[in-house]
Amino acid sequence: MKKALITGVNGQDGSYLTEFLLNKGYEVHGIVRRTSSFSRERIDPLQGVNAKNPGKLELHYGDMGDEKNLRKLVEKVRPDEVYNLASQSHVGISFEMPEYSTNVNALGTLRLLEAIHDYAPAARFFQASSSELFGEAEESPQTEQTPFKPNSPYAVAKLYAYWMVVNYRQTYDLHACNGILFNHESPRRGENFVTRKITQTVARISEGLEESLFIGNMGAKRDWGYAPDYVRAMWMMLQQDEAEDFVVATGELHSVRELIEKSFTHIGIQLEWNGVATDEKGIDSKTGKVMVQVNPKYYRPIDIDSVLGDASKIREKLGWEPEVKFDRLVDIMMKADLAVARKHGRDAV
Ligand code: G4F
Repeated sequence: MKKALITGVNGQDGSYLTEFLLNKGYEVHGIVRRTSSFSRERIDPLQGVNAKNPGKLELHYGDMGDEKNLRKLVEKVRPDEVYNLASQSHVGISFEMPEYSTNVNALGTLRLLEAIHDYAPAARFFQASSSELFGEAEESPQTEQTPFKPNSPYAVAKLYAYWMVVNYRQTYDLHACNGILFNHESPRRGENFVTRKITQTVARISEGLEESLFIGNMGAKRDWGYAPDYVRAMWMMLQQDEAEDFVVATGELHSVRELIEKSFTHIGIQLEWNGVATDEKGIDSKTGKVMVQVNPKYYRPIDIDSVLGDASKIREKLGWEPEVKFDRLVDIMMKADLAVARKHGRDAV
């Protein structure tokens, strides 16, 4: 049985990757932080030997900020594959917590690479790198050759981690690679990322649980894919004999505004836009009610207007294709959030 070690196992990607690997018969070792609450709703159903799949999941306490503990875990588990998905992953929050973001995203990766170098040098290592490395990119779409111009503490920390992965590959011959992941979403996405915030709020509006959506920069454009497609890409990258870095993206660009419009269409509301900048409002074309308002508190000190990926390399070399693109993604997320909102609506009666 192959052994995989996953940091950030309780996150969106960690939980989908765990399911994926359990179905392939892996023994999955997940690292979770010791916190005062036991909120592990994404992975709890997968623990132990699960009748639904041939693999098994074991959880270990650990923290990207605790070197000794990471070393002990790698020594104990001796994994065949390591997926580094743990991160302070919110770009906006990284402006408020730059040091913490650097400790987890940059130094945490270094700690893990060191532990692998010392205790499991034959292990294959996947680093969840990010399209944020490109910043306001010099070219569009972005490929593996596009120069990096990170413009947030999050992205600068991820850039350090990116180069450390390359450095350990070159210096110590570790099978270590970066997946330069563009935005990827799902019903399991954290509620403070823009896609989930929108689909969840719109679903709640539909059930009468909220009045309107407050949002930041609606002009921002992203290449949004579906998280289960991206964890499949991670695994494919580690099955290659030679470790290489790949862009993982859908190649479609959409704005936050489009995402809002599409989500409202899902509940039968057509929006009309009035006003500019912070005074802009999204109005229900039938009733004239204000459904969307700007709140400048969601603006970032510096933002990226547009990121679009060119995934030709992974398509040509590994045969990876995204199965879900923007339209279906919004449908999937809206359906899931509507089901939750309906349940909350019923419970509230
Ligand atoms: O959903 P976001 O917070 O994602 P962002 O910043 O693009 O980063 C995500 O994707 C990266 C690439 O995979 C990852 F590296 C990173 O860890 C994270 O997963 O924001 C998307 C855009 C931004 O331009 C933001 O300013 O949406 C804009 N936005 C507008 N209103 C908002 C809001 N973002 C958030 N989170 N909340 C808002 O109210």
